[in-house]
Amino acid sequence: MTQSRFTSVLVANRGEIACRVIKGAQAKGYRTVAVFSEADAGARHTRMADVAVPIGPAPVAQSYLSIPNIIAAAKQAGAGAIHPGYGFLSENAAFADACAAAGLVFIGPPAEAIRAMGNKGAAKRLMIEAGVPCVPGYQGAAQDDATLLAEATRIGYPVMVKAAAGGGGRGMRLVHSADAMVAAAASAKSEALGAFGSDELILEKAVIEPRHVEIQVMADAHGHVIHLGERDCSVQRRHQKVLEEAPCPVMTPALRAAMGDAAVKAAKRIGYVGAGTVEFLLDANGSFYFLEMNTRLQVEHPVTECITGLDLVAMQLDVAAGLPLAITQDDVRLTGHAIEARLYAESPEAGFLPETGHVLAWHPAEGDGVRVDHGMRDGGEISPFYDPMVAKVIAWGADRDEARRRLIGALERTTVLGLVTNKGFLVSMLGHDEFAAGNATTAFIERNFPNPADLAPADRTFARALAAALLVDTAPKAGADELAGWWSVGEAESPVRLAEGETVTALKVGARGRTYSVSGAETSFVISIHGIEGDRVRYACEGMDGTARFAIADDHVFLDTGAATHKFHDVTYAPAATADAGADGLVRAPMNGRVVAVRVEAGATVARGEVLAVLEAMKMEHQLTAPVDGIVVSVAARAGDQVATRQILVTIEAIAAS
Ligand code: MV4
Repeated sequence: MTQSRFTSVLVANRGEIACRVIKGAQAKGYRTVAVFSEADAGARHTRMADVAVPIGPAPVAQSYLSIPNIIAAAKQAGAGAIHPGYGFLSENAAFADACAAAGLVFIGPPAEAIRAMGNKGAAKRLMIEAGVPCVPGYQGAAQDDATLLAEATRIGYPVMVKAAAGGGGRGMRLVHSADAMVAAAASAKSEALGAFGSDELILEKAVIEPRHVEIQVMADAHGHVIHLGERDCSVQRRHQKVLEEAPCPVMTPALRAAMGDAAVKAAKRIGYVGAGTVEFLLDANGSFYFLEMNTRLQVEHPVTECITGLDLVAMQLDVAAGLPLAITQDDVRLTGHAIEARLYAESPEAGFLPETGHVLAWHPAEGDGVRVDHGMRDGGEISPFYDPMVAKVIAWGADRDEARRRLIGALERTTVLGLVTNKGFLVSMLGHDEFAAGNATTAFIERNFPNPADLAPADRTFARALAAALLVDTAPKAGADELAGWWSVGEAESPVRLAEGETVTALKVGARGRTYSVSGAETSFVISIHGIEGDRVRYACEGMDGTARFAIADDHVFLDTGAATHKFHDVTYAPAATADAGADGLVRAPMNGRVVAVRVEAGATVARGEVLAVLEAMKMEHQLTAPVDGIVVSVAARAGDQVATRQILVTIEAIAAS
């Protein structure tokens, strides 16, 4: 095979994997080309690359999935090779063909190898031929009810019905008895036809509570294939991996050799070249079965890099350039243990609803044995068009428990402000006894965290109190001088109302200097603010000093306590919630804006509901009304003033109804 002489690599992807590949290609001396959709202008990957080319509108079909647009970008930028990352076009055989037709090197396997693994039935027949252990089942051409029923009976229940063209659990049904078989097959066929354009099914004996163990393989274009050990990706939610680790906690050298050998056989059988992953189910008896092969670099590749010391992207580039593998199987040594957690912008307690919005602050953890792969930057955005994964946080340790503890610490020190993330859930899983013992199977999340509503962070009540204290502490103090003489008591008490979804919590915040007594219906905390530097607050509470990061923007308090990310909507002065707000006689700006008019002066008698001032904000006028009958003590704003949320504009001393 001749050596390809590409000097420039286009990365046909976005987010963390585009950044990872760009970094790897630059490290090997290649010029890099990023592509970006309209939603990704200025994104981190576009800034890391040597050049960046726009490829169309935000929807993926018109940009990251558009073969013509990406090939045109490669031509325009003079790229000689294309790395597809994962997802998008990475397992699209037509894209591999289109690259070849355009004279570009596709950094991935031959199109024929992608096609060979594209259909589960055909792939299984090939694997059986190659001597790769497969789950006993049926993968024949006949798809009529009578055949499927007879085959299911032969296999023995429970049976797993799968879409031949499917993946990721779609079109999959677990069937416990013959009575349910025909209906399950019909519904699987209809789902598969809709999702994949084919209603072909395969049947398999169901493996009960398996582990998902996958073998990383690397093949060159000269017939050499090696494996780089396994990853255990059993901790999944709805077929989305959440935690991945290497090695598998129950692996033995003999089992690794057998699974590695099977994976190498699988790759050789289809003429594989490049990085690939062979997925297996591993049952409680140590039997393993081929599931499918992923013909791309995977999200979780860093755990393999951590324990092998190899750079998989560098190896992909070498192989794509036509070089033979620089190492043999005997050179592959596994050292220590690595665990990866996928940090998502999503709200676990809201049923894992994805979160979108602006990233107000981003602080990836640093530390011994910690790696954070991400595509984030301050001021960036998590848009609804793409996967809400924020980052992968990876920790290595000399043993599994060290890796696990380091990962918990790294997650605690990784902060995203502006969006809710799943970090509290990740920390809970990593701290769970079953995971800590290395016993987590594919049933781990369902069994231990069945109810999303229970996934509210354990420190929510404290976080809410800290958020309230921060709102009062950071409130603009305009008008404070006028108040000083008037406010006779030493401790001022401010109402604060915080909403989380539909739930509103009313708190009272008493202040003595910067020590705040925050009380609600069932709780009270005394929190002293020692200092605020940038987005970090140092506080004391219940005899302990602590730190947290926070941002206040658009009536929201974003707070990262370390243990979890919190988001509270400040509705204290929201128009709809004025009922008891202002009962203290303080009339505040409900949002940032400009004072258009002030209708009262000090000394005036006002009636509840009377308009005191008009604020213009977000292109609308908002009337600020007297919350109580009383006398205006002071007016701290003039027409034309720019004012900040919560800034006190008018102070009224209530006249008790007589
Ligand atoms: C199975 C199985 C049990 N028995 N096949 C789910 C997604 C697809 N890649 C294969 N899957 C499974 N196939 C047989 N014969 C259980 C699963 C499965 C699973 C596999 C890996 C990781 C998580 C999982 C969660 C539920 C079910």
